[in-house]
Amino acid sequence: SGVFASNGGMKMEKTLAMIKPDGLRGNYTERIKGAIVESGFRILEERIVELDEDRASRFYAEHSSRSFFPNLVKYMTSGPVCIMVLEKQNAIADWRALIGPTDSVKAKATHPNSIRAMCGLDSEKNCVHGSDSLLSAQREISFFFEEETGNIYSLSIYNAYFYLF
Ligand code: IDP
Repeated sequence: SGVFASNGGMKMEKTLAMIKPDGLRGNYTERIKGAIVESGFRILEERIVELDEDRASRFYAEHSSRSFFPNLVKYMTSGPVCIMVLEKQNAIADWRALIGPTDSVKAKATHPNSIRAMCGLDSEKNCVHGSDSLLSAQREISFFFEEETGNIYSLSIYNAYFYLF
C-alpha cells in the first residue's frame, strides 16, 4: 500500500505562476512568495522578464479576439513581470485556488484570503497569473523556459546540467 496512492492519488505537477506588472510595482512580490511557500509549493525557477508587445500577444493568443485584448497587452507590457515554475502535488488547481477568481473585486468579496483579493484591482489588473490546465502549464513553462533560450531540454535535465557544471 505504500507503493500506490500514498499521496491520495494526486500527481506531482508543475505550473507557471506570474506576478504581473502591477504586482511588482506594488511591492507584493515578497508577500506573494511567502504565500506560495506557506502553501507547500517549491519554487523551481524564478526569473524577471519584460514582455514586448509580440510576446505578450502570443502569451495571451487565445484572447486575441476579445475586446479587452489591446488593453491586456498594454497592461502586460507596462513593466517587468516575475515568472516562476511552482511544483507540488496538484499544483495546477491548487495555485488557481490560491490566486482566486479573475475579477479582483469578486475575489475580495468571495475569496478574501486569495492573492487577487490581497493585491488585485479589477478584472484586468489582477496582479498574478496561473496556468489553467495541464496543457497550458506545459505550453507556458516552455514559452518562458525553452523557447526564449532555444533550450530543447526538459527542466529536470536543465537543472541536472546546472548541478553538474
Ligand atoms: P485568468 O487569468 O484568471 O485565467 P483569463 O480569462 O484567462 O483569466 O484572462 C486572462 C487575463 O485577461 C486576466 O487575468 C485579466 O488580466 C484579463 N481579463 C480577463 N477578463 C477581462 C475583462 O473582462 N476585462 C479586462 N481584462 C480581462
